[in-house]
Amino acid sequence: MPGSANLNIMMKAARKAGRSLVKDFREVENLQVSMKGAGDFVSRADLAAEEILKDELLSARPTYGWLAEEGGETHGKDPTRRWIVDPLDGTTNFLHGLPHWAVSIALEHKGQIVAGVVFDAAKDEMFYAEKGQGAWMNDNQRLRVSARSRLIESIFATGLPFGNRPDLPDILQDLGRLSPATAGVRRWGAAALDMAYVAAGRYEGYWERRLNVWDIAAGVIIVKEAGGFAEPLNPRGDLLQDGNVICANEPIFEQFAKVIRNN
Ligand code: 2AM
Ligand code: CA
Repeated sequence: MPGSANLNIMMKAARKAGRSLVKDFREVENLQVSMKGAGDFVSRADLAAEEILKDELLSARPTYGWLAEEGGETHGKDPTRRWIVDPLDGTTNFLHGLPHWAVSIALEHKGQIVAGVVFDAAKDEMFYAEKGQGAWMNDNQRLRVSARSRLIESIFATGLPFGNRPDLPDILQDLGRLSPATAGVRRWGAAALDMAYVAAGRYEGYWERRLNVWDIAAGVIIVKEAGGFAEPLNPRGDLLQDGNVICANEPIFEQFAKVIRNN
């Protein structure tokens, strides 16, 4: 797809940050002996990737605002546009040498996401979408959500709470209702890639609670442009602010959402 100038800027920035992360990822394994060493190293890799992205995106578009996981928010001269960036989604995977993490970049205009890029640098898969232009992978592969319409033939992904976060009972109840009705539930640990995979039809749906706007901003437009639905768990909430997301292909969405929303 011939993307806009902004989309090209986003993909170039994602590739550059991705190259830096891949180099650091190769080092991580050597550092596993020292847990603290590995943790500090990954924090530095994360920050270095964010610096690359900030440099690329704000040099190309100096008037845009900036919101990112590590560096917080800055307002631009143009109050209508901002970059929403997660330099390393799936940090825990990265730290453990699991090749499942991504760079996520979204462009917001007047409160709406208008473009999104999710780059899985370890597998060299670039997922991207622009409003009204469809969703794509790598050079020219059009993304479509899957056509499966039966829960029992469908697989879903979610995120399980880590540490002692309070939402474990909710997710266990979800799993108790959903698992018996489906072909299985997966837990991969990188929200941006979970959404990209729904867009690619690799699984039928995904839900997770307590996410941040930078985890999902790019994924949401990729899912929608691939023909899928993405909504907040609370149907009256605002998807990006709510942070509790449910997305799926069109034929399965209602059945899936009914089970998750328990109504
Ligand atoms: P992150 O890697 O950018 O932090 C997985 O369930 C999602 O939760 C990921 O997108 C991940 O984004 C986020 N997350 C935040 N803190 C996490 C943690 N300590 N462990 C696992 N995932 C975390
Ligand atoms: Ca994230």
